[in-house]
Amino acid sequence: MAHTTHSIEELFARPFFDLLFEAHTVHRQHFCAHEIQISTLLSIKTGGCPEDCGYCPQSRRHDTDVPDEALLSVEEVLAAARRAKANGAGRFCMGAAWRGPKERDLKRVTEMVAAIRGLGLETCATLGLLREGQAEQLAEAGLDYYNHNLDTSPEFYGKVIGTRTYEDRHETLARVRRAGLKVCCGGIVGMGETRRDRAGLIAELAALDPPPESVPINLLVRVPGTPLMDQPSLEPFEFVRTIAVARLCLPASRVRIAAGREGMSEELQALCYFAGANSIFSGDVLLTTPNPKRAADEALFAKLGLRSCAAGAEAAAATTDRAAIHDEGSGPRVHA
Ligand code: SAM
Ligand code: DTB
Ligand code: SF4
Repeated sequence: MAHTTHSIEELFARPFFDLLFEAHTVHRQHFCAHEIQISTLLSIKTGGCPEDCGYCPQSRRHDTDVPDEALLSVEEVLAAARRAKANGAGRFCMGAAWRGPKERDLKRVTEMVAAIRGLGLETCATLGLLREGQAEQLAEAGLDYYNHNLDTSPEFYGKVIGTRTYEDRHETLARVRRAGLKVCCGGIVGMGETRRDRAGLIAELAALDPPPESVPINLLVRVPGTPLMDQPSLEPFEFVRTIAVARLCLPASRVRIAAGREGMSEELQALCYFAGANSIFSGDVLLTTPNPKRAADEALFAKLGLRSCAAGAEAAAATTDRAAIHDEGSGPRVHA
């Protein structure tokens, strides 16, 4: 049944324990509740972005401390990917502060993708809007996932971003899908949007056909100098509700606690994992902002009996995880 914004708002409004219980039940029908997919992020082109996204420290229109740097070399990126692999990441995600890639830059990114694939890591890239033929070039190089977020509801979108439209974003998502890439698409909460906007975002994500394989839920990182720096923080239980509702509406997708984990208590993260989050970014920085230390994530995984998925386990997960629904887990296996 199609989810409407209204029906999703009703999910949000349910008593907290009913919502969590149902989300966790659905979670177990599709995944092993103890396995968390781990991605590592690298900013391959930092700062100086021409776009005006109100949340973003990398826009050149905002007065932040982020420098404008050149695109990294293939060697630099490959060295970072080797480190990420040694630290237990299964997927290596590359972000670039562009409106979209120029052909010459895209060529270098395709070289990065091919080299990282050779290490046995899954690859993901987030390079902004793609033009005709660009998604195909990335697919040919062996890219697994392309990340492009809808960010918020269509109604709230214009209050945060003026330089590209919701339609532009849908067009890129369609190109990515047509090229045969897996789609990573989510949004940001805590930007001053209403619950209806959060429901509207999830309705848009769930209406993508097929739904995105990976759904990052970012909690706004309030960076000094950005227009959203003074936003009041989102009520923590509302964040957990957002994860739970995303799990219910996107039952087979990986739901990621993306940005914003740095400020979250262990208890809040544990509630998110229970509510259906089963993916995180690991490593000291996201693109430009801090992320929890790996040792802290490992300690929490050990306390909760969570373990990381092996690289490339996604395809197998659909079958083995179903068999493991009633698996009580064999104790914590902390990622290396
Ligand atoms: N420039 C490309 C684009 O915007 O499509 C790719 C990189 S961009 C930084 C990727 C995503 O990071 C954005 O869509 C947004 O959801 C998220 N993001 C950026 N700044 C953030 C912040 N301060 N807090 C939370 N999420 C943020
Ligand atoms: C996504 O949804 N979140 C990641 C990834 N996709 C590229 C980025 C989060 C960025 C947070 C702000 C920063 O570190 O600059
Ligand atoms: Fe540029 Fe992406 Fe940041 Fe928007 S979110 S300002 S497009 S780097």
